[in-house]
Amino acid sequence: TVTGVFAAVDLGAASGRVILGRVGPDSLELAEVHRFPNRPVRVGGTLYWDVLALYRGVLDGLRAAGARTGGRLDGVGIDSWAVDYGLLDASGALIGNPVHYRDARTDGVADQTAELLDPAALYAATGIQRLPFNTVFQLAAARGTPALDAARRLLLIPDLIAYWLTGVAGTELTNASTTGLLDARTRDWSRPVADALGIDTGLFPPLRAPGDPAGELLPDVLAETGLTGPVPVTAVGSHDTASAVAAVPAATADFAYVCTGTWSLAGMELTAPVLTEDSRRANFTNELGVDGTVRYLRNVMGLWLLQECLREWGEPKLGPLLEQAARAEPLRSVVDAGDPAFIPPGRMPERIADACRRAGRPEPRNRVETVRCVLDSLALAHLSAIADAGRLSGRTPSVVHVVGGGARNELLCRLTADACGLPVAAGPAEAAALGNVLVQARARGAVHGTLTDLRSMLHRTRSVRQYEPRGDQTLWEEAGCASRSS
Ligand code: LFR
Repeated sequence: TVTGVFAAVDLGAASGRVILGRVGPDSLELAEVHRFPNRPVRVGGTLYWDVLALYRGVLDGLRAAGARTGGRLDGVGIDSWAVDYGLLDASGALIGNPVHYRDARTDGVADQTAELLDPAALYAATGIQRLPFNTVFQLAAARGTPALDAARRLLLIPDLIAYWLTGVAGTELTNASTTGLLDARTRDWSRPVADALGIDTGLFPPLRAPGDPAGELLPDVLAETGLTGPVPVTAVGSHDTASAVAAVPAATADFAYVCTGTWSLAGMELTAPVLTEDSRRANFTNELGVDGTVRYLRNVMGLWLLQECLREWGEPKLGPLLEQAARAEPLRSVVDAGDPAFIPPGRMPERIADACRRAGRPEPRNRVETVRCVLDSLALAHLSAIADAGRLSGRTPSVVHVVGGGARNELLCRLTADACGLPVAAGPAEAAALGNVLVQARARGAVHGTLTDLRSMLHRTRSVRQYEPRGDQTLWEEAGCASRSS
């Protein structure tokens, strides 16, 4: 086996990064070589991603990666947030900017489509949690628009970036599952769903799985980045959450996870989907993971609530706020962090206070109490998602792995341990990039083994912080019941 050098492009809702991974049979070194902001733009009333700025960030990152390796890379993999897409015209050119999943165009659309296709039938086919921005609802909202009419191809965000880098078009499977158009059993497009909603799944290029080849960097990309060809691009778990779950440094099989960043994705890994009516009512999703696994989880708002408060307050330093929040009264104010009402941007501290008032709970009186309210509410939502995942799948987790950017937030990890009454193992923060690198490295022969083998390698080589649960867990259970029944 040889050592390989791989670049992971990891695009998050708040920032993008390019990470260089050096991988040998029992070694794994990561270095962030470039990080750039991801700033959505509102134009003419619609919220868009600035996808060319992101692509420039990717090129700058690949150049920075090459500068450290003498221009040599054994591979590139791309992951990003899910559900969003760009449309290409007959010449292969991008039609307009991809619309942001937080845009209001999908308001009410899930309800309207319920008249065409019963939500129970939609869930039984796809197993995907009802979120207003699922691609299936975005496409229903876009029906009849000139852009969609002119489109010959639809590329999910990581596949769009891969297409620009390689000229090869494909649809990576883990991200395809988040569209709400894939059949959870056959793992191919669901004809009945697409037909009922008038969606042309022929717009999607052929499916490809994590580990499949996805082309090579084009000559103009090599020229612009100073890399020496050939540089293969490999399909990874292109949904960032799929890559992050692949990189959970678990030593046992019975783990629950929370991928925390802008979102908290909390649940368990299964080998088969749970498509029951109970599961639908609990709003659980069966997204596809690396190596045919099922990511059985619930989306909850995540650090978005905090990010939006900080933005409203003019970006004060977070450290001191968290220190004071750690000493504030626990569970005084809580909101339902699973409530889709929190999806749109803007006025977050006010909306949080409103939600407390409506639930008959005390409102936070200042910034510190607002931060504590957000973190208590997230910990509660983690508890409820993990308890539901266990109940609905018939499994009992013995540990909660917290991965992603939020693993750096000690208060969030500690409260999650207290709320769940389970030990929390926190880290790595850069799980998505790690999963991205490992899937590439395995496809190129630099590492071998199953997902379990890759995870034990992570368990051996990465350090995690442990949090033992403290205090009276029933307080959390009671608070959780109160916040949901309101
Ligand atoms: C996390 C994530 C979630 C997805 C949300 C929107 O970054 O990918 O898994 O539900 O973003 O795409």
